[in-house]
Amino acid sequence: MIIKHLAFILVSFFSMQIFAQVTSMEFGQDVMKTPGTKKLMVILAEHPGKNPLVHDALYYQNLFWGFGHRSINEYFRLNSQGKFFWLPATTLPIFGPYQINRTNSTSLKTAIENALKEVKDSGTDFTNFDSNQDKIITSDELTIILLDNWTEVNGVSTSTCDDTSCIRIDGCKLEVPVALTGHRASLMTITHELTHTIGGFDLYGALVNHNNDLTTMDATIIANDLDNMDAYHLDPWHRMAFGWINPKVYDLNQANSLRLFAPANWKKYDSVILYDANHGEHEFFMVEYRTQSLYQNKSSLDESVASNGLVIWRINLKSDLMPDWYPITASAGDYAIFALASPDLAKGQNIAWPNLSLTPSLIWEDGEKSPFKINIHKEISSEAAMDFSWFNTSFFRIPGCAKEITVGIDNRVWALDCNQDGTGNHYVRYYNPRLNNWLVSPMTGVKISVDIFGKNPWVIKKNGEIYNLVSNQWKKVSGCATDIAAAAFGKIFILGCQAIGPIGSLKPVYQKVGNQWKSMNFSASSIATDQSGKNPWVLGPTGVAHRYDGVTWKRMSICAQDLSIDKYGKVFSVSCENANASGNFIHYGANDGVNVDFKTTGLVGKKISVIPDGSGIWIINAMGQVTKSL
Ligand SMILES: [Ca+2]
Ligand SMILES: [Ca+2]
Ligand SMILES: [Zn+2]
Repeated sequence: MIIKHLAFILVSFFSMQIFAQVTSMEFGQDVMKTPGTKKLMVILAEHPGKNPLVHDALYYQNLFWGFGHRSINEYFRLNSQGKFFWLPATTLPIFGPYQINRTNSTSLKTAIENALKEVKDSGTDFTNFDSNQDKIITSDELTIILLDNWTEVNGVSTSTCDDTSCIRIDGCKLEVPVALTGHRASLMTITHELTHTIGGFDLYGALVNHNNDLTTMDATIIANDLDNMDAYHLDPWHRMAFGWINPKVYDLNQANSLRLFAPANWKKYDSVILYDANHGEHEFFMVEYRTQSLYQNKSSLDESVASNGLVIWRINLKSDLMPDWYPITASAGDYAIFALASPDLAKGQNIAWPNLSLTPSLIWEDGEKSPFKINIHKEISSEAAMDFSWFNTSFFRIPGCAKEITVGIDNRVWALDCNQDGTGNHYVRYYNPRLNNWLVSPMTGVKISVDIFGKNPWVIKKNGEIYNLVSNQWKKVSGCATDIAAAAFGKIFILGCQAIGPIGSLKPVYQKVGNQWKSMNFSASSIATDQSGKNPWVLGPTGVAHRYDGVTWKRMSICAQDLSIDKYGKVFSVSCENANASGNFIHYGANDGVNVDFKTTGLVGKKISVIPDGSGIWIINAMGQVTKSL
């Protein structure tokens, strides 16, 4: 009886676990799911006394219906990854142009009604649109767009109903969304107003300056900008809400590395949801990669996106999973979907996060700082993709005391203990993540370095001897070294033992070539390398940095005491600037030799080693304490 009862509890526990799996459904997936197609009636009207129409019906036929062209329908097809497009309401692609009188006192509803009467008078039977024959034509049965010369480029969306009644035609009540635009409105204004008809929210904010050129729902109307055909895609939240994408969900508490494809590669386009399980699910981030560049030389209608890089959206939903709304002025407010721009997470601004950037700790809407940083790696332009990762700067204390640390992938971490063996050489340790403690390796030394794979560390002894762990055996390697840096695939750099310079603090740089150490015609007092081994870095005794560019050693503008470079080329440095008792400010910059503008990470320490995939960092502080980002 008791056993049965226990079994029951276990079963329900496990099914609860499965049930608790967080999916995009909890972030608004499909809340405004569109059908695969909707019928669209495109009407042209010309009012006397205004600038006459300049385009004929054929122009609008191409503008709306030309698949494979820069057209309205192609825009929706690409944004929805083929999951949604418009169908002409009848065999007639464009209705009109009709000559219709309109004055300043004509209401929007009357203007629409007058146009619909022309459609009816030219032989269209509206009862045909009432598929379920309930005498009401609803939004799932018809959508209307009216283009006219009342304005040149303006746009608005409304419906066939006002507060008191709905338009009636052919014995049917019309409850139909209507987009209205000027006859020379931009492609983005037309798509913006049509996106309203399927439920889209304005994301330009109370001050009409938010998310500019990052979403269809930004401000699209530019005065006197006639027939503008520039295009950029919809934001990821709307796409998900319409059911056009199914983003994967990740808890920010678990560091990870991902690749995202831009709308330019529209079939592969994807966004991901990043949330904090401790913060709840109504506030979260969506991340996507955007680029103005063409993929395979073809336009995907996102070339006019504001900038290239990772776009980080912060979204707040109400309990009905629709965007929250914050009043800003007496009459206007913001829907809670904001791009957080480079370099300071400015809300609603539109600078995407570029190659090799690193965000400050992400902030929530109420100003509270999260412990999460997004680490932007590199664009892969041949695939219109971008790699990024994130890590949790709630640091995790590792037991013990260390003086040197070196990190490979898959949690393979090696260190030199603070304790020494009596000959000035420190015990070699390796980290066991399951035990969260160090295990002992039968080796001692003063310097240690491991390549990206983390399996074959190199150790230098105080007397200059060089050892390499191969097949679980420490093998002595010929030569004499005072520092060592291991890149992938056997590219090894050392500083030799021969003192150079007046104070003897400089040692010659060598590269391993076969079994020889080949001079690199430079000297320094410590050495680090990028993962490819193409661009080693050295530091002088006072922290002056030089980087080898393949031909010569170039002086870099930083002062550093330690360096670590991830596989994408982002350089982390322990700067020469003391922060507090636990160490110096940790900076980061790019390893391209051009961007030497190092910025603060907000972290502090004395020795560092980044996880090669950029998903975290290990830090030793001035007291020898080791911490790891989560
Ligand atoms: Ca109906
Ligand atoms: Ca805009
Ligand atoms: Zn709008």
